[in-house]
Amino acid sequence: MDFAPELVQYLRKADRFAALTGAGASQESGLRTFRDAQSGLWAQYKPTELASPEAFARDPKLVWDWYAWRREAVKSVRPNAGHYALHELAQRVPHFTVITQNVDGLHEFVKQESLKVSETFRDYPILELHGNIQRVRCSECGAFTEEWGDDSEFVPRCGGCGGLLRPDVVWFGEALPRSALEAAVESARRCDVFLSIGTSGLVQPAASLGFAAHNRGALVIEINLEPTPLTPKADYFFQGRSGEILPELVQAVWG
Ligand code: BV8
Ligand code: ZN
Repeated sequence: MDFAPELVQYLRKADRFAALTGAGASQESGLRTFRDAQSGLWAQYKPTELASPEAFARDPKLVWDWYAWRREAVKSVRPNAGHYALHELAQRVPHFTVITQNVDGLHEFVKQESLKVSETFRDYPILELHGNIQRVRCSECGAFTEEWGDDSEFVPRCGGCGGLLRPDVVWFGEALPRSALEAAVESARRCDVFLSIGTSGLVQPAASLGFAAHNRGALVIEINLEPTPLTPKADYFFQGRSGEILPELVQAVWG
């Protein structure tokens, strides 16, 4: 893919970068997006119905099992070239923030992997707006737990208070973690370059970040398989796979 010389020049000189990622950024790792029809046992359910406090209250076992299935799926996949390209970007530019809607922890996985092997590792924030499916907490007292009995009959309960355990993710209708959201808004407002990657831009308040960046004069680059509500405001819209386009962009600018 060719990138406009003026874009390449601008990116080489830019100081503050923010990248918002959605399920599309993990799709090439083999994880379904929310728009993809679910498979097998879960085909009959819509994710937006299962990812809610109401669904958990109505049928905690069904929701617990759905997340247990997704947790196993996440454990079985690897980051893709798009995740690695974003990490490379974070090592090459002065200021970089990853803002992710994904709960799969793949951005963090790449960072931890690099930390172990790289002498010149440069740290950067990864803001998990919607939590992390690998973390489990008590739905009553909020205590986190690393292990729980895998009882096929019942949802495991908190060792401290006996409350039902739940995944540490943000369900529809639940507030986002305040510190992550505030940091994300700040980063979107202050950045010179905002990348929106693999997100349909339908879920709020994450979807408002690209507009906030645009309104503050940031250069907005969108990489997605399809146009989204942000596309009309994007300075550059690269329609295609993030696992292909991101490495090419990083190579063209910082190669
Ligand atoms: C809140 C964790 C208030 C759980 C998730 C009406 C209007 C506006 C807003 C609302 C409304 N009614 C309700 C709301 C609010 C609601 C919302 O936005 N609803 C939407 C559906 C209308 N938002 C909330 O409820 C939020 N909370 O507002 O709280 C509040 C405030 C104070 C106090 C109390 C309450 C909470 C939202 C978070 C929900 N949790 N995830 C879990 O994962 O199980 S959201 C979940 O869905 C994902 O995390 C993700 O964010 C979202 C799916 O979006 P995407 O990531 O974009 O994925 P999607 O599949 O949609 O798109 C993928 C894109 O990638 C596609 O465009 C595709 O073309 C592209 N693609 C695919 N492959 C590739 C690719 N692109 C590039 N390369 C590829 N290879
Ligand atoms: Zn508890």
